[in-house]
Amino acid sequence: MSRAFAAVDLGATSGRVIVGRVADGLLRTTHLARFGNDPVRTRDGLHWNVLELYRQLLLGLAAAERDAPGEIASVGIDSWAVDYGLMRGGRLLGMPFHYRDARNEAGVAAVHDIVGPADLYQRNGLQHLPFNTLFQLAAEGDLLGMADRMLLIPDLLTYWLTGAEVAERTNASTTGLLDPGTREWDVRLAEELGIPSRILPPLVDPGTTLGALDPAAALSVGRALEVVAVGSHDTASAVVAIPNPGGQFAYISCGTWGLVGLELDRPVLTEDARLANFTNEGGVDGRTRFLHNVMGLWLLSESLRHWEPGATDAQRSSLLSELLEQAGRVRGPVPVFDADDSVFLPPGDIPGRIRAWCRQHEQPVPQGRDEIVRSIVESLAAAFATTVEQAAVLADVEIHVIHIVGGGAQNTLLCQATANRTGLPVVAGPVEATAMGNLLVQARAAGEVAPDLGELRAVVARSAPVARYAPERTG
Ligand code: LRH
Repeated sequence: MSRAFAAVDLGATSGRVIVGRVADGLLRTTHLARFGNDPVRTRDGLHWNVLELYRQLLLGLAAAERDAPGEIASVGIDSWAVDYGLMRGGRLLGMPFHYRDARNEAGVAAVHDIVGPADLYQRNGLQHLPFNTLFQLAAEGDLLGMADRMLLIPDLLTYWLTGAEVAERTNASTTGLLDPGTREWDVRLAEELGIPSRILPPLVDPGTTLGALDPAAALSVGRALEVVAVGSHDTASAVVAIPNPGGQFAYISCGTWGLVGLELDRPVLTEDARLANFTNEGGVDGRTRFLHNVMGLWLLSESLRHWEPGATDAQRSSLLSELLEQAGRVRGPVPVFDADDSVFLPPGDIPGRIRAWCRQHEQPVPQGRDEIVRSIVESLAAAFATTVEQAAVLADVEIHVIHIVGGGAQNTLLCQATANRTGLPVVAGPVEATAMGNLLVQARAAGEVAPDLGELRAVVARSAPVARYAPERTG
């Protein structure tokens, strides 16, 4: 029996624990747990419920251990990027903020007063997102002076499990404090911005063993499992699992966000790349994820939350399927709005903001839920198409195929619209690319997969069914 690995994959709306094994060149997975991730608004802002996430993670790992007693070789954790907990003497100082909290604007101004946007891009290579960690830290106030560590969300959970205080590199690359060339902390930049460099933990690469569960965690889980660093930025793990072992492809890692771009050997730090708001995040094996954040399925999930505030995770997902079916039957053109507009970033009445956007831009205003949903799908596809085209020009590469992975891969309307608007074939799947990338990096560290990234992708290509969409003529 081959060894098993457990992936903890935390998304902005839900988390899961998935166990996988590699045998005969195939990765077979079993879902052991799925749970909602519901942020909580308190008087001081919007927070992640990290204790609940940790509790669910322990329950999920306990289920995994019960399912395959003694067989789990290691655990890897990934989550959304940029957010963190501040620590002092091993204790969490305050509840971590959600990146959609409104506090960041002050941080942006404070940082740009010291290092202007063009200089900053040369130093960290990141697209401007108001919630990049360095802007959040600059908005922190007193707590920053008290902190002796900053731990990004997967690193915080790893710390609670094992006591290891590290920063995994792919996720550290989303902080804005990592030099994209050397992949080391830019300590000078941090200090210039008033961010004490003592809070930056030692960096580790995916594949590094971080230690065994401490006695308390082992008691909850049933055994002192080993924790291994993976591409702990969920998008980094998703890109590992693009089912394309060679060749130049564009990818859209489509979940809450649509991360649209390319994998490159080195960063592109040109002024054109900055003006197009492209980011150079760190990938597994030192690759560069040259991409741009498009708003993504958030527009759908937040619209549903607005329409059906009390609905459970399961109710929302069945409602979404119904609405997508109705949206598919909408005839005639629907308005295409700018899915990149920052008005859609904060939680709230997304359908109302879409109507207001269309009115302001003298476009017909979508009426029923079906029209709104169709308009979201078409607007996302339009933004995906523009972004793929820009990526190819900026990096000077030719794209022949687009891979869509993540939840968006099961949205047939979106996949077809993307093929139509790009004029390129779309290969959709796997839906659980992030968990698969997480598992394969662990399997590789255990010597169960050949080291080359192309080999990992070949395993995915053999293991996961995909759907293919050819561009169709419309209108
Ligand atoms: C996707 C993601 C994305 C980040 C955002 C904060 O889950 O990690 O890559 O930009 O969340």
